[in-house]
Amino acid sequence: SRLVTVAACQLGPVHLADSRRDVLKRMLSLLEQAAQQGAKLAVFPELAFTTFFPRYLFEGIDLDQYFDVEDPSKGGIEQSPNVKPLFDRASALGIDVYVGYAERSIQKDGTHIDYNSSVYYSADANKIVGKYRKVHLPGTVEPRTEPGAVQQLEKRYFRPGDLGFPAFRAPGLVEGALKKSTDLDNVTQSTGKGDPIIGMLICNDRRWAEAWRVYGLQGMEILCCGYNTTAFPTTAAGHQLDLTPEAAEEMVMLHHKLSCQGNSYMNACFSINVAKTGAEDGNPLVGGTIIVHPLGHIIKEAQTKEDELVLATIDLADCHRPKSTVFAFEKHRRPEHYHPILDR
Ligand code: CDT
Repeated sequence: SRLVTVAACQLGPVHLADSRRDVLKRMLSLLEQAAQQGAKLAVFPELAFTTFFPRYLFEGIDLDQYFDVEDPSKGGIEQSPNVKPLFDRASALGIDVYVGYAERSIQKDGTHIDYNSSVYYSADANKIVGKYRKVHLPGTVEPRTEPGAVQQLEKRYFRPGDLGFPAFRAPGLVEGALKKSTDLDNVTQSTGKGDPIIGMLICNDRRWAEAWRVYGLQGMEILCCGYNTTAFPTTAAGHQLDLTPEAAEEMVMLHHKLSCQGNSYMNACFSINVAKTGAEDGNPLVGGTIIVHPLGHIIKEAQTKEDELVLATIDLADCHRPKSTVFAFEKHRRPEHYHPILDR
């Protein structure tokens, strides 16, 4: 067996007026509790440090407070004063961290490109070992103009990710794992005995089978995904469906769980899916933080819409049977028939 205790660090609402310092304090408290309870990995939500700001049209105001700057000449997010204490504490506690943030990437010519990003910080390596930029950005560039329409302006504030879906290994996450030097370097030929293979997605990405599959083909064993999901479904024009709040939330929760459970099963991996939840300045976000088993069932689920730790000890050996039977991709896939997926 390859046991590891993991913690989904759900966050309750973050309001516009909440300071980054206060949110960081809440995150540090969850991190401490996770480490005290034996967790070796703490997963935080999408855009964890701030409110879900793409719901607002900001014009003519400085958005700097929502972003963390990555400047190749000065260093990455690990140097940001708003984030560094989280990684410093993670190092001291010996716990890895996945966290979502708004990335302002400074270009050679001094301009910047913004992404909705996540990083994976390894306590063992004392550095970031994985980076992801959200590929599937929902919503619109221009604000919806119809009265009563809900805004989702991710396409305005971010560019689609340009890194693809790069799986990576988390050194030291599982005790006794063979180091890369003695294991196969190629993650697609994982022996299942090396350091765990991790994939990262962000919110809407979890609904896309292609995203999971690209990771699945790299031997992914744990998928980390943070999200901010509105607690009601909308029409294409951004209007709420004509449902009671309870029925609306039930539908959103159904599709969230189907996506996480179905794709975990179909890629024979664990997934740790972590919400920012509750009503942010009156805008309801769904909860439903879940840790999912490779056979598709929910191992552990959040009970509240507040800051909450959802902890589980998982055995990565449980990925082995599905990866070597039904989902032995190298034996059973028929890529010669899959071209239409790429062609349109
Ligand atoms: N943050 C994010 O990606 N939210 C989306 C909402 C989509 S609304 C059409 C989600 O898929 O949860």
